[in-house]
Amino acid sequence: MPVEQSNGRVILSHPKGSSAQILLYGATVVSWKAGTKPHPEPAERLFVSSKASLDGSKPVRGGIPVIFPCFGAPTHPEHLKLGQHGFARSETWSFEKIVMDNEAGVSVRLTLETTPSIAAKYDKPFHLAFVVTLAEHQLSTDLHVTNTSTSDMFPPDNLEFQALFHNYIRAPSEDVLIFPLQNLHYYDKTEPTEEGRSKAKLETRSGVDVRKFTDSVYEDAPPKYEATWPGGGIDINVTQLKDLVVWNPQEEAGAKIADMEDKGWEKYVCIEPGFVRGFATIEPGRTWIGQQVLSTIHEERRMNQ
Ligand code: TA6
Repeated sequence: MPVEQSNGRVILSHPKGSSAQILLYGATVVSWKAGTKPHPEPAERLFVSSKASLDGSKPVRGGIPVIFPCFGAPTHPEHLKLGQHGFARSETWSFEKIVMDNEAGVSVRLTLETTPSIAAKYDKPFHLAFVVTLAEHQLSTDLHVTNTSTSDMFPPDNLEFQALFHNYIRAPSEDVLIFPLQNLHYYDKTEPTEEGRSKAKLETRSGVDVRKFTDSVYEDAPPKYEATWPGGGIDINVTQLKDLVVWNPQEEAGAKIADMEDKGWEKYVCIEPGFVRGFATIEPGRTWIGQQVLSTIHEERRMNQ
């Protein structure tokens, strides 16, 4: 059965063995299992802390949290009542429909509209759709943001937001390297300036590691990048998501995270495509679509290195 719903989860199964699980809470992908050409046995590609709350009591520590309408601490005047990373990851979404179900892949669409609890802290009219597509070696996630300020209730007004996929990629944090980020400008959130702002830097490394506490926001990243480690790797291709966040707390910051399992920071790297420097803006009635495609198809070449 390619698409099942049970206990607030949507479960996707591909005929060739890959699978994905999405919580309606936060539209959070909490599992993606995929094989590679030489090793078709699907392996878990995402990290979810064993201490993560999966009951809707707080955002999931792991998987792919959906970040909207703000990244990090809110700065936009319309977002000031929101918590860190906005509300999308902590609201319960609705299953709308199966978009595709064939040999090529399985795709579902979840939606989120305003609720009294959202309206109490965010009064802009919006509609979100989150489309997850599972193929044999790929998982793609698309966030569709629609500015619905075209009704009599809301005067037409632009919608300004940030959006990001907060991917917890399962990888040995001591060995993972991310390419190609060399010569990009980034903000280092681990070294705030005296005024509390992140320090601006130029990336000089060809492969970026996370062996020490890392919280970097790269501006104008390339549309495709990869993470590699001995015996594994993942490719990420993006559309509209012009920025990239790389985060691993290591023990320095990870030991202070209440829902982080012991030494969990050793098992993942957050590689987070987003639109987070400045704000995306859409006119009334328009829709913005940010997409990422995660792929294991090239992992075999790394396995033979
Ligand atoms: O994406 C990196 C980051 O902004 C870090 O600064 C850290 O706060 C991380 O997100 C996790 O945030 P959370 O609100 O999920 O604890």
